[in-house]
Amino acid sequence: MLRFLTSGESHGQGLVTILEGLPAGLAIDFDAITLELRRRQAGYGRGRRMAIESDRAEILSGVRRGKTTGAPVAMLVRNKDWENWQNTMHVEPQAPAGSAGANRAPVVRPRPGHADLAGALKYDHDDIRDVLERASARETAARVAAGAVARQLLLAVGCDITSHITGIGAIVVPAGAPVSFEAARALAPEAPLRCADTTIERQMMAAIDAAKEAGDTLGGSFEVIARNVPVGLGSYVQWDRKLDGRLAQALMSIPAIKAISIGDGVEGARRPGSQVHDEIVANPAAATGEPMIVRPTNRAGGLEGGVTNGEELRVTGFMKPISTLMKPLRSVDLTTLEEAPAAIERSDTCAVPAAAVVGEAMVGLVLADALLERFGGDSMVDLRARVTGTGSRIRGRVARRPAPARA
Ligand code: EPS
Repeated sequence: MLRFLTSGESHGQGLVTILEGLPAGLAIDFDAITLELRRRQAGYGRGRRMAIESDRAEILSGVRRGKTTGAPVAMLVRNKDWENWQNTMHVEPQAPAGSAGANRAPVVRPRPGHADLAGALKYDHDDIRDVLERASARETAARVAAGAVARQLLLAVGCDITSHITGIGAIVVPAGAPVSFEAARALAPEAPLRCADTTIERQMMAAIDAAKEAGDTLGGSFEVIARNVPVGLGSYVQWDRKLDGRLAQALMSIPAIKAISIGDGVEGARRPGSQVHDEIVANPAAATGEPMIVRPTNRAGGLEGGVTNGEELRVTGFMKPISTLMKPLRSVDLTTLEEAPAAIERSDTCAVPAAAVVGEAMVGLVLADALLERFGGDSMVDLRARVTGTGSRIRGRVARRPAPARA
């Protein structure tokens, strides 16, 4: 089992994660973790905070001489902005001498759509800052760090993950022409929106500009694709072992994600079965050792019965617009209970490209967990041997066998 927790506030000292369950002997690529954190910070429509931060994860434990030991891996992503928030966010009862930054007034006007009101009522906070600091999507930096390590485990058995943007507000990439893994992977991390269609990308950027101009925000959608996923992750035998359900939970837990779909998703609900299911076709021309079964389509997104079937895994996340509006919606001051515009925090106009990177991380964490559940192994040597052995057995089931030798 691979599990992780995060801790940390948006303007506190930093974000912490503990990732537990990694086999021993996984070589850690430190630059790859930094690259994922940088990718999460990018994207057209982000606010000024991302110009302040240059996220990097410090590994505190669980790795020695570049390799995992089997112990929990703890990581710390420091908030550079902490320097400007010490007088607002200090841990001690009184701000220690020399604390920097303003002592900001309490936040009392909840933002519709954020955790502000529900959180203040639930935890009995007078200052909504105690809610928003933790509910902030800044937390996803810790997930991306954990996810980057999980993805290195997957990569060690050949499984790789990418994503691309499929919609910003009302501008959507037309359904029916899947973007290949390679095309999504080829999108530069610094591309404005990482949309595979550059004409549509320009329209998306114009929509973000218009929303920003209007003091408004935009949501959208992204697709995460994983290739070379071993057959048989997840199980149909019990509800909580179905991988589609586990992926849905993981992706829905990303702030502002309101829906997910797998493969053709909701489109399939509108079509007859004959246009939804992926036929299983015999391939009599297969050479010796090659598969005699092929799937001409992958509308199911690599999952049947909650089990990976060896096709590419394709999951789409749908994000609502960010709830901090520079032209605020109506709200109520919780101290006077009188109408007042919602509070304004420095924020982004659109963070869908960042959510896509977080989506890759969450898919990576779920797949790595399912991989370890299926194959186990406390060391990379054991894990690799088991993945290889089972892979050979499954390929042998569907491969053309050598012709029997003539007597
Ligand atoms: C951030 C995500 C957003 C940013 C935050 C950093 O969080 P939220 O969900 O609270 O809107 O707004 O930055 C700030 C709060 C800020 O000071 O600008 C992230 O992804 O790192």
